[in-house]
Amino acid sequence: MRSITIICCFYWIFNLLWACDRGIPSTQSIEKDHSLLITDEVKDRLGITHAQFLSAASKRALEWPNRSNEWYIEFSGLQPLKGDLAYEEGVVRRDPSALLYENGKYYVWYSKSIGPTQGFDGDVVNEKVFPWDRCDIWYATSPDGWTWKEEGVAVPRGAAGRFDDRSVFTPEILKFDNKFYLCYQTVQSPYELRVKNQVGMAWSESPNGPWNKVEKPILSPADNGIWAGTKQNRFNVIKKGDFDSHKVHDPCILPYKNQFYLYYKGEQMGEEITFGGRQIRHGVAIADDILGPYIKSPYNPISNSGHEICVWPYKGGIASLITTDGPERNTIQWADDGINFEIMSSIKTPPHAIGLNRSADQEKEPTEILRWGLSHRYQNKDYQCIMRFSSYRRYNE
Ligand code: AAL
Repeated sequence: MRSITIICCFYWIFNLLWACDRGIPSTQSIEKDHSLLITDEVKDRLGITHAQFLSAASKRALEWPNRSNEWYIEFSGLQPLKGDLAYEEGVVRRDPSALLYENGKYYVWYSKSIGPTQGFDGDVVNEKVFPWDRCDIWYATSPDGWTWKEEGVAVPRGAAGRFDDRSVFTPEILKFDNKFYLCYQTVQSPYELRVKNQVGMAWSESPNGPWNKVEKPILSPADNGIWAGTKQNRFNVIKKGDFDSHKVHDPCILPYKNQFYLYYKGEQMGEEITFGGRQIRHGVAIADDILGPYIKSPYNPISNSGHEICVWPYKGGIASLITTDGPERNTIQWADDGINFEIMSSIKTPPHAIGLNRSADQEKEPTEILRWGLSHRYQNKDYQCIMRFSSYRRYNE
């Protein structure tokens, strides 16, 4: 009998070591790492049957804080706009800014260009390489956010030789201290595959303009990548450089903690396809004065995923809708310091290029600002139009 007990003991120890060796956690290591998290209530909520056998997925689930569904929303299909912003063949209207409510109406700014896209194979000096090439920034107003009147050009391309002479596009608007600030992407001609993209700014006393351009770009790509060879190939590099060594895109400035946080998308020279798709990340640059200089945060990049910037203040922190690219795409994240973002919810197919309704009651609930706003849709490869999105909270039903 005694020898049977000793054999059983050895067998148990052997099994324990075998399990550890194969990454199957022992009861002891589970207790050490997760026991405090596994109450009966948590077990029941997560549907964990054997607390002594936790899969990697169950461990991750245990490590999430006990979040409610307050950040979980679904988006409805995009709705067409009426009036001048209804789809128009032959015209590109895309990348709407946030909406401001001024003078009893909504205002939006957007990229506008005319005619089809030829791409990069032909004459990049005289043709149009992207739908957002050869754009100016236009604006429109609406009493209800559905029917829009196009008011005209807000910010045109710059004179030949300026950093913004080829295209000004993807604008974002900020009202601060009764002045209006537009920031936007810029490209200098010729628009080649390796051309660097920068961020420009213009300000005005009124949403109707006139707009005063800031002389120099307020943000530029990092200058520490090295192209390989001279052929216009953006993937061929000797050194990639920082996450934003090629393009700084989708700028959006938020006043935050008595400074100005310029959130942006970086594109890197030698961009790769990763296990999460395109290697796209966000960064932030911070200034004491709204006109700059903007200093890039040493914590950049501050996301590992995303595309167009969609950020809003909430409860003393900054929330960010991360779409399109990377392993954490289609999530809403929040950072109590505007820099260290955590995933708050996972979202089904959010719209792209969102223009937020800044007149919403942003503090009412985390996603109140996403109840409705503007986005864009590709009608075909040449032409895009601005459309309206809406979203709703999902509760237990
Ligand atoms: C977008 C944005 C930027 C890109 C292009 C136009 O939606 O990320 O603006 O340059 O596509």
